[in-house]
Amino acid sequence: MTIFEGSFTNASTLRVGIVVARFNDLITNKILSGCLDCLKRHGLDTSETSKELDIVWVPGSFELPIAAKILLKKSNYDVLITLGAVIRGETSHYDVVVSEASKGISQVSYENNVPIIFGVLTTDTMQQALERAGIKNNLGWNYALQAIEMGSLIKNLN
Ligand code: INI
Repeated sequence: MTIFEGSFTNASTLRVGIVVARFNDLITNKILSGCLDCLKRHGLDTSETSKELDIVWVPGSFELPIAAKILLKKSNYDVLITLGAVIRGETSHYDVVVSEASKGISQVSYENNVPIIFGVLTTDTMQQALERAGIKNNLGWNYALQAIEMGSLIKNLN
């Protein structure tokens, strides 16, 4: 029997791409910081000259899938992380943005055989988003850990 598992300990051998939405950037900047902090503490070179990390900014969560798709055509990545914040109370087309972002991200992931972490915060209020972006907990950290696990797992399986 073989058991395949991802590693949580070492990100230094991974090539990581992050696509992040500017909409609600009060929130997305914070989850990006949490994400980078976690990747750095797990050994990934997150410096400006890093060859292991690329970051792409897009206008909103709706645009995350197309940028992820083009990024995967441009270069080889072990894992991508998509970051966004969609707040129901302030978005009449909340359902459209969330549904298109999630559908598009999973489609790009399946088509390219590359794991893509769905780091889009979907909350009812700005207060809830702030709590998940650092006031209580920074979910950017969790998204980075999930990326390290899935990136190393898929690398091993391949
Ligand atoms: N994009 C978000 O990431 N979060 C939101 O809450 C949001 N709201 O409120 O509308 C949002 N809209 C922009 C959308 O993602 C696209 O950028 C825009 O529709 C252009 O295609």
